[in-house]
Amino acid sequence: MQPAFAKQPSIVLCTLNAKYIHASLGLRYLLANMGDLRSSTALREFTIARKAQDVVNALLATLGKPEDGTVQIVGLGVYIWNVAQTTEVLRLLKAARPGVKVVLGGPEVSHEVEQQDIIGLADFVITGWGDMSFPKLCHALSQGSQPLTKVIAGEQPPLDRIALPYAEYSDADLAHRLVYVEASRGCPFKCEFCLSSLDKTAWAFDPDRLLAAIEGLYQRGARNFKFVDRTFNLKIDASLRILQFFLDRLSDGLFLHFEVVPDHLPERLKTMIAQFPADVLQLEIGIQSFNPTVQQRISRRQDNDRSEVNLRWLLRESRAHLHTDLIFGLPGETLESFAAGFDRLYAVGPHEIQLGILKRLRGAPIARHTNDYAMLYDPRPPYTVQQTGAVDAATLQRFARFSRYWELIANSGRFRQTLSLWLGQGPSSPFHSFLAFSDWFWRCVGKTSGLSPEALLDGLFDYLCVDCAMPAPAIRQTLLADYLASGARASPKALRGLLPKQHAPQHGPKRSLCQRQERHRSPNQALR
Ligand code: B12
Ligand code: SF4
Repeated sequence: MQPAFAKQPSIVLCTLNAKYIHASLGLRYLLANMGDLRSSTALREFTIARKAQDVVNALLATLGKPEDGTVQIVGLGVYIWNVAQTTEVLRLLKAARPGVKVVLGGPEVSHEVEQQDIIGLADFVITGWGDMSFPKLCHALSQGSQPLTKVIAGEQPPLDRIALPYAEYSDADLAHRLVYVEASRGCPFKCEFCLSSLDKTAWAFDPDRLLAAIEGLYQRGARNFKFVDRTFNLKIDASLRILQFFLDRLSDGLFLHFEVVPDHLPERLKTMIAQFPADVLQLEIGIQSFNPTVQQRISRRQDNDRSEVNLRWLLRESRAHLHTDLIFGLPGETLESFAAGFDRLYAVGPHEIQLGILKRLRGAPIARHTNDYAMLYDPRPPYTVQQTGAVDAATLQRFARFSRYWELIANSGRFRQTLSLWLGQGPSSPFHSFLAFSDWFWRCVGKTSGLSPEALLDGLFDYLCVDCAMPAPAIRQTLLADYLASGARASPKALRGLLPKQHAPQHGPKRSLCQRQERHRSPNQALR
């Protein structure tokens, strides 16, 4: 819990989160491990939308005027989503108070350090884990000693030496933000697009210690837990203990998110998962690609058949919400080979298929394919691939629109019945049917954001009736059913005269985290 400061803090830990709802777990680790410097260390979080000057003003106000002999330190957590804004913050901070010592850390500044502007502006960079190394550096600086190097490799102690960060979540965090939890660090797999492929292995926190800390959060009212483990189902005994802990505490509003690999679902894990009621478990399942050649090329080990069988089992036998991921633009992947993978996944019917475009993360081994596969990446974060030897730039842009419309129409869960009436029913595959719609819709509206559910509904109606020559009355009825089920209350043109006067939302107000899951719930649960 945040201490009341006896004196002005001389150390401030700061980061810019993607959105307010994301609280920084990394900085809370650093804070929890400050030892005797904890009482002079403050945490200041902002979002990336905040003006750099406002951030700097807040940091300076937190530090107060420098006192003689006191070293002031600002630690900045740098990630792919905030590096541009953080660079600006650092520039302004150094201009306003050149004497402040700035220490950078986080995955974005842990690799390719010599190539980054932000590093040139900072005093020190700690690469990798900061839990032990940041407090050590602060002690050294406070005592007037000067480390030998600017770039310091973060120490990786056994996990039992790291103080857990969970008491650093304030009551306001627990009430309004996602509570990130970490049961293990690292990943033993080697998928080359991913930074975790650099970890040699995964390390697990002692389950007794972890569960005692989670119990503390639960007692304080936390009900939304998002586990950041790269692979929650790696060590099944540990997964079972955590799941059992929550099964014993089922209560209204409990929501758990885990990232799992799809091809490892032993019977005892299945039995446990099947015991959870609806709306509690969300499983994020990276499929990324169903193309064995591409999988092998990027060192992703995945048993596709077993993954498919497991996904089908989860959909049939559990009430977990399945959020799956695919990545477009991997080296050698064509639009056609991607389409085949998409269709295979769509046929399985997970609740969501998130369609990402490959990014070349700093330090990720995928860079080794850049020349051979003619990969061209945006040099600015998030370093999205712009064209490859197998996919030209126009196709990548076309896919980006597809992905956005898919998010709004399919993943939103707003058009479930319409999608099952439309996709996969004609001669075209689901991928190609949706691609044709996406091209048509883009020509009509020329934008991928600022589209209301009503604009999407009218677009779908026009497209399905006119371009696909599907029968208007049937389409109208299906869209009407979807619209009423979504709880929307405006008046799309296509449904004029059909909506009951003052139609009320079907569901009362719900936690925003769950609304999408709720919309996806149906007897056969699928996107289809
Ligand atoms: C939560 C999360 C998010 C949240 C954002 C959280 C936030 N605060 O705003 C959301 C879901 C929005 C998100 C989105 C994305 N994310 Co993300 N995300 C994570 C995740 C799962 C957990 C982060 C975490 O808490 N880790 C646990 C803590 C303990 O580790 P840590 O944060 O790295 O902190 C340690 C060190 O880095 C260091 N450290 C951290 N800060 C500081 C500060 C100082 C001063 C020092 C010295 C040290 C230090 O010490 C900490 C303790 O050891 C990680 C994966 C993972 N498990 O780490 C990916 C990860 C951070 N994300 C990643 C990526 C690529 C993305 C996306 C681009 C994915 C995409 N959609 O394609 C998007 C970008 C979003 C955007 N708007 O542009 C990459 C990071 C790449 C990078 N260079 O930053 C990661 C590592 C995943 C991966 N394996 O590749 N993400
Ligand atoms: S994609 Fe998942 S399984 Fe592969 S290296 Fe990254 S975290 Fe590990």
